[in-house]
Amino acid sequence: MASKKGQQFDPVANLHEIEEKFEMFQILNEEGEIVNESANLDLSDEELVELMSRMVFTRILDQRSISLNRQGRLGFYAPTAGQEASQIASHYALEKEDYILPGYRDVPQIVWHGLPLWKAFLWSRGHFVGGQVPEGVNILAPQIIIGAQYVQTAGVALGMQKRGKKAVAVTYTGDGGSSQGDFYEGINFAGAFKSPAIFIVQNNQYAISTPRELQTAASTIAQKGIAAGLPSIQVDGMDPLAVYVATRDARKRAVAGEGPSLIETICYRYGPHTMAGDDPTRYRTSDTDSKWEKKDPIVRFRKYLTEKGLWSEEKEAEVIEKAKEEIKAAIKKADEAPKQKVTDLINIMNEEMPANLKEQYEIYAQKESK
Ligand SMILES: Cc1ncc(C[n+]2csc(CCOP(=O)(O)OP(=O)(O)O)c2C)c(N)n1
Repeated sequence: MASKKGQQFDPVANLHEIEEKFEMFQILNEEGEIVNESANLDLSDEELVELMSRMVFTRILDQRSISLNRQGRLGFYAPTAGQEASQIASHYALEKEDYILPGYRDVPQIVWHGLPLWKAFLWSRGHFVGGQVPEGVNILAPQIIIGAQYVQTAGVALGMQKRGKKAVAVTYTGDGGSSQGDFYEGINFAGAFKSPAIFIVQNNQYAISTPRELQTAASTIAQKGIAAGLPSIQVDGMDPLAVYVATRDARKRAVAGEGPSLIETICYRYGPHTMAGDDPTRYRTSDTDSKWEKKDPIVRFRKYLTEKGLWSEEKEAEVIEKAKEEIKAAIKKADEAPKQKVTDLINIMNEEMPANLKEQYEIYAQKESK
C-alpha cells in the first residue's frame, strides 16, 4: 500500500497518531483554578451559582435516594455521586425544547428538565404514573436496555430535523454502553443523516464490575465517534465548566445543521452500580476511590466560586436545606399516589379494549373491587 507521497502507509503509526490527538479537555483543575483561558466561557455569575446549586442539590438527592432505598421506600436506584459535573453541567447547556433520552443513572438530568421529582420516585418504584411525563417536558423514561437509547436518539433527532426544529436530542450511556451494537448504529445513523444529536458517554470507569481497560482496545471512547464522522471530544467529566462548554458547542453545531457530536466524560461513580446489591470493594480499591475523590466536581467548583466571592458555607447550607425539604415533600407526594392496579395498566395501554383482554380485565376488576 503506497501513500500519496509514495511512502509506505503505516496503519499502526496512523492509529497511534490519531489516538495521541485525543487530549482530555479541561477548564477547571482539581484545585479550582482556570487552566484554559481560551475556552470562551460565557456563564454569568448568577448562572455559575445556579449550576453549583443544582450540583449540590443532586448530591443531596443521591444521598437521600440511597437512604430511602435502604428504608424500602424506593425501588430501583443507580447512584450518581461523582457524576454531577458530567450530568448536570451537560444538562445546563441544553434548552427546554431539547429532548433527553436518559439511561437508568440519568434521573437528575430529567428532573432538571422538568420531570416532577415525585414522579421520578414513582418511576423508581415501577409505578406507571412515574412514566407519565407532563406535556412539554421533552424526555423519554430512563432506558434500562444498555445502549438502546442511542438508536432511539438517532430517530428522535431525525424527527426533529424533518420538522425543522432548532433543537437537539441528547442521550447518555456509560463506558459499557459504548460496546453495544446500538451505540455504533445510533452514532452512524445520526452521522449519515447529519441529525441534531449529542451522544454523551459517561465513562465512569466501570460497567458494573468490568473495568474500562477490558471494555475496548481503543485508547479513548471519543475516538469511536470519528469512525462515524462525528466531531468527538474527551472531556474531564469532573470539571463542570469543561463539560458545559463541550456540550454547549456540540449543541450549537447541531442546531446550525452541522450534525451530531460525541462527548466522552471521564468521571467516576463513588457508590455501587445500583442499590440491588453489588459490592464495589470486590472490584475497586479504596486507593482508587480516594484518587478520584480528590477530583470531586463539587469540591473544585466550590473552591473556584468561593475564590470569586460567589459562594459561601452559608449559601451551601441554604441550598442543602431547601433540597432536603423538596425531597421530603416529593417522597410524601409519591407515597400518596394510589396503589397501581392491573385494570389501570390495561386502561392506559389501550384506547379501545382488545377482545382478548376483556375477559382478564373483568376478572381483575372484580378482584380489585374487594
Ligand atoms: C442489553 C443489556 N445487556 C446487559 C444488561 C445488564 N446491565 C445492566 S447495567 C450494565 C452495565 C452498564 O455499564 P455502563 O454502560 O458503563 O453504565 P454505568 O452503569 O456505569 O453508568 C449491564 C451490563 C442490560 N441492562 N442491558
